[in-house]
Amino acid sequence: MKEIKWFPGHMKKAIEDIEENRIKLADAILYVLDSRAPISCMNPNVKKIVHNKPIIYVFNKIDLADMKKVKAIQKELEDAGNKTVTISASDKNYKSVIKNAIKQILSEKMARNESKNLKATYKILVLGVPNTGKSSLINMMSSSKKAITGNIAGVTKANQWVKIDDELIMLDTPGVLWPKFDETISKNLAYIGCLSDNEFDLSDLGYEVMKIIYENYPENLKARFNIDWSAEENTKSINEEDFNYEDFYADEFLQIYDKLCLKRGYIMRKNEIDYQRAGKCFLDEFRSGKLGGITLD
Ligand SMILES: Nc1nc2c(ncn2[C@@H]2O[C@H](COP(=O)(O)OP(=O)(O)O)[C@@H](O)[C@H]2O)c(=O)[nH]1
Ligand SMILES: [Mg+2]
Repeated sequence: MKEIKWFPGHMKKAIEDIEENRIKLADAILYVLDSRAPISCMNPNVKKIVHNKPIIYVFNKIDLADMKKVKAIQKELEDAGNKTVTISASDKNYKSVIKNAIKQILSEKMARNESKNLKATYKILVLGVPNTGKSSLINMMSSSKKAITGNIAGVTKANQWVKIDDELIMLDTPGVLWPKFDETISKNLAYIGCLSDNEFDLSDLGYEVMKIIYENYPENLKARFNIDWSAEENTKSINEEDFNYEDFYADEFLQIYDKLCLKRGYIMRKNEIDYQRAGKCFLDEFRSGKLGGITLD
């Protein structure tokens, strides 16, 4: 596997700052996950990293996800004793969902302060891999654009505190990735745009994500492209003896992929398919939710 340069200098400094200073100050952690690949976004050591501070797992971007899968993953986390919420940071109606979850998770601390007539401000640290919507969440909570957002990984470079109301302040962090992830996880993170596209061949990335969608969400593709594959005739003559099923299925999608490319008109001169352009465009369609609610994990 190609080594991915996902650990730029500013990120290393930011991580050190978070681990050495910010976590100590925090009353609670909002751990933002992209609902299109929530498990891939999750660091298994997060509890240790945040010194067992209370964590709320925030499944963001539910407008782009497969809620059946999200609910199942959410239930597993809840059953293991974790606090979770599902939101879309682009919809300010979810403000109260976050606020209530924080109140619940800090209820004892808040009650203690209240009984002493102390007016406290609670510090919430917002963590998660790049592009999961941390800055968007803070903007939604503060009803203003104080945190800088962007659809490319690594937009937030400095650790910045934002006042939400009289009770809450939140610390936005640059997307923190942790050094260990396997190929499946890194691919999932790449498909949803959490890793820099520069590190990947987009014609491969687009093809692969379309194949995954074809295998797991065929209805989504049928609806979007208005193609009925079940009606496709398989014209291959099959010699059962030396028939390689693995190749056949790999081939089968390649043929379908070509049809999708042609349908979209991704053609170069000399009647060749423009796989580079196709990969990039299909990735965009997936990332912007045009292929329907999808969860890869
Ligand atoms: N569709 C959708 N897009 C979102 C949502 N939350 C964030 N985004 C988009 O995801 C991209 C990354 O968001 P950002 O807040 O910068 O992520 P950060 O790197 O974690 O701070 C931006 O283009 C946002 O507009 C959401 O709930 N739904
Ligand atoms: Mg950000």
